[in-house]
Amino acid sequence: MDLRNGIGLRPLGNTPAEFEQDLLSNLYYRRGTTVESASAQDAYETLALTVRDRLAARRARTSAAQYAANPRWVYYLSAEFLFGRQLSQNLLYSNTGEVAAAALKAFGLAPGEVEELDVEPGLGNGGLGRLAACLLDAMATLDIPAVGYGIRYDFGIFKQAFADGAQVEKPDAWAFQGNPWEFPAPDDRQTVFFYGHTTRDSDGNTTWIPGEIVLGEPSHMLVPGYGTDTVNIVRLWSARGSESSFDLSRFSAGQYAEAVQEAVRAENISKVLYPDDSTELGRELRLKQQYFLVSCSLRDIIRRFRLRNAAWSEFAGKTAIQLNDTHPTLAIPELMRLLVDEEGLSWDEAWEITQRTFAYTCHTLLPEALETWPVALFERLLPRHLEIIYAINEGLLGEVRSRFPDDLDRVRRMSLIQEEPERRVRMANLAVTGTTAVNGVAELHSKLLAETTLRDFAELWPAKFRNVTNGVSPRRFVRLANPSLADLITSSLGDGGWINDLDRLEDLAPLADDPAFLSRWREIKRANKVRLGLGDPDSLTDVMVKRFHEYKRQQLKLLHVITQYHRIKNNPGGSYVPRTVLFAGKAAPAYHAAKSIIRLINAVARVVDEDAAVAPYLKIVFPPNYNVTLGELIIPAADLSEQISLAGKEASGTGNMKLALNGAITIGTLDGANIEIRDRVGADNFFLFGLDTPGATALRAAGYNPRAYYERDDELRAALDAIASGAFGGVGQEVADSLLNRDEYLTLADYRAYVDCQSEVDEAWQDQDRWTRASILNTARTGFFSADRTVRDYISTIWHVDPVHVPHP
Ligand code: F58
Repeated sequence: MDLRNGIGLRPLGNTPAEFEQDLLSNLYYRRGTTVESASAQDAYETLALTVRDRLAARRARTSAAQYAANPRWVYYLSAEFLFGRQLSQNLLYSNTGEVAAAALKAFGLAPGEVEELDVEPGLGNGGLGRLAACLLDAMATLDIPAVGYGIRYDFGIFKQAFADGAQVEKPDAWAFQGNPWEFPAPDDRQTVFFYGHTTRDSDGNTTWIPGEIVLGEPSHMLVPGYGTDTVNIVRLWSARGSESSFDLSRFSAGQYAEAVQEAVRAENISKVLYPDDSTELGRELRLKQQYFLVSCSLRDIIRRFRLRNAAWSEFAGKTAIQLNDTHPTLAIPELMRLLVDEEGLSWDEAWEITQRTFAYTCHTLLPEALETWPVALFERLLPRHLEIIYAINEGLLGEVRSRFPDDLDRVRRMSLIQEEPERRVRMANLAVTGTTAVNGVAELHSKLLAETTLRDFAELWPAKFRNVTNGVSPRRFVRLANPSLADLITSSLGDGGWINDLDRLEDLAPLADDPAFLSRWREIKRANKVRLGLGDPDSLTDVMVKRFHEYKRQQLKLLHVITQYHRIKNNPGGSYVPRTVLFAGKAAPAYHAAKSIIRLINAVARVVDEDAAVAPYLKIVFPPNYNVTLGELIIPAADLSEQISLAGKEASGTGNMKLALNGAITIGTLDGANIEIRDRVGADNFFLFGLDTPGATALRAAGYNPRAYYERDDELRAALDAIASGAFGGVGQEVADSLLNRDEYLTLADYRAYVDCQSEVDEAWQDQDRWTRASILNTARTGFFSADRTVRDYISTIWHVDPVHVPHP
């Protein structure tokens, strides 16, 4: 029998009897409990193990095929992954949903009860983290050999609750009960250095003598592909103190805290996602996290490379490392350090390998969001990396000077080191310099990156700049989130193959004129609203779900809501389209202005709720703690998708794609991927309003005065006056003041166009056939936004990797 890589594994059967047998074995042998004493948690974990085993068997075959092929691998480095719940996904991907439901009956449990125990690992903030998870899903589905690398934060993104309408943040101990989906691999532990100093020998070789040593312990989760046998992995690192970090003599002397302080300090590195960076220590901890991720992952990547290859000259040909934003950018100087200091390669050889290996995705346009770190902090924490960054900078600035002689200002702008007002390392500049390709995440974003934020670099190296428009997983955001719609599509298209071939949704378009199809479509949308359980399912469900940020303009939506409230109050006998306005999202804990907007929305919701005259027409709901799980409930229930950021500020958006795919019609500006959505669904099936990017730039250049809009528009004035006068509680003054006196994101300039566009929405809604037709066409024409297409674009323009087919046994 061939035992290598699981080829000799006993196949796990999927008949009800076989599944039940395995469930029982797992309960006794792995969970260590009995049917008589099993709790719901025991049932959940046992089920998870039984499902996981089926994927692990596929993983073994994947590994065998991938190692035999010795392909170029994709390594996706990301400080964030928002995976969402695993159970329903893994039941679907292993095709065990039905047998599992039957077997659970034996425990006297319904699948729903067990599902509630499946905790979502909140290891990210928002779009960037969810994109990482969608791309891993698509890579596995497309049979691309890939590994994701991230940090296994003990505490993920905070849990949001409301107290008196204000956001309060609670810690998210997501793995408190354990996490049955991961495999700890302590033997693949890596050693990470921090602090200390460097020394040079007589040959000029540099050694870094560290001042602190921390261990990185990986555990991996399985990333199955859908409709294929490929199962990839994502490795997440936990920080641990070394064996000697426990001080027994101090412990014996009763100094219990001091005895463990070194271990605690080490473990704090992977304690929380985005530690508060308002203090010096907090900033240092964030940089430590970044280096920790990079150092552990690169060593693991090299370990994997060496299993199959010997020569460094082959490394880049076998390794494509994608940097998800600048957080993993230290991988560039770290690979240089490993190659030059530890492997003895020349600087030029190492630089060639490094540049060919890495590529960088940028997710922002806001200049203030481009990371920089104090040189002084680098000097202390990563002394060798600072030297390497200086050396890279010399090469870069040499090239700039020779291409643009006498352009000192350009040299200053492009330097990896900002000089004023404080010396800082510019991570985006480093990321562009050390990579073969730089991409934005939507067409407009990529264009603006090259024209504005990264213009100097695009002028120096135009060929480096690409666009890869984002995409989302149709598995998670259609098939799992909206099973009834998925079933309707499958029966209409004849088979379920569309889930992995999303352009086939086009074939739904002719059905948009079929009355029976229209009414089935409407029934499903209504049932999804009933399932969500917030607001009248017959009302227009108007959804704005995303992180709270002033540029995204939740304030604008709120101004429209207040205007609608005033209209109803002023004319109670009028006829109005009943709306349920749903907001959801978190604000960064230190982002005061965003938190004020949250409080104000909750306050307005309360006033509207208590007003019997308004209640039939307007309801505001704001469920707390928006996450992937809640998104999966809200998105399929949405009629209207709010994508109203100021043009030129939202890099792409991915919620816009998820909502359109689920048949919500967008009201939006010409920003991010909205433009590409509108191009595809057609102008008739998209509510466009507001300034475009050149318009916004021109308005600012001409001297924007928000007060002028306030004075000239009665409805706007009434809304702002109501806010400022405290009609909706204590925070109104602050929000109104910011809008009237600064309005950095031109909210008031877009108010009138937005409110009028919302009237068009109301009118369209009154013709339900027209609305439903547009809804169907949104789904039919947004197949482009599958993450599968995104991954194909990365492959053809950046990674140049081949799939490895995993043979079916
Ligand atoms: C988002 N960025 C973009 N950043 O805002 C969004 O337009 C885009 O669709 C998405 O990336 C995927 O490309 C984003 O989520 C963050 O969460 C930052 C992480 C680091 C701290 C500051 C926020």
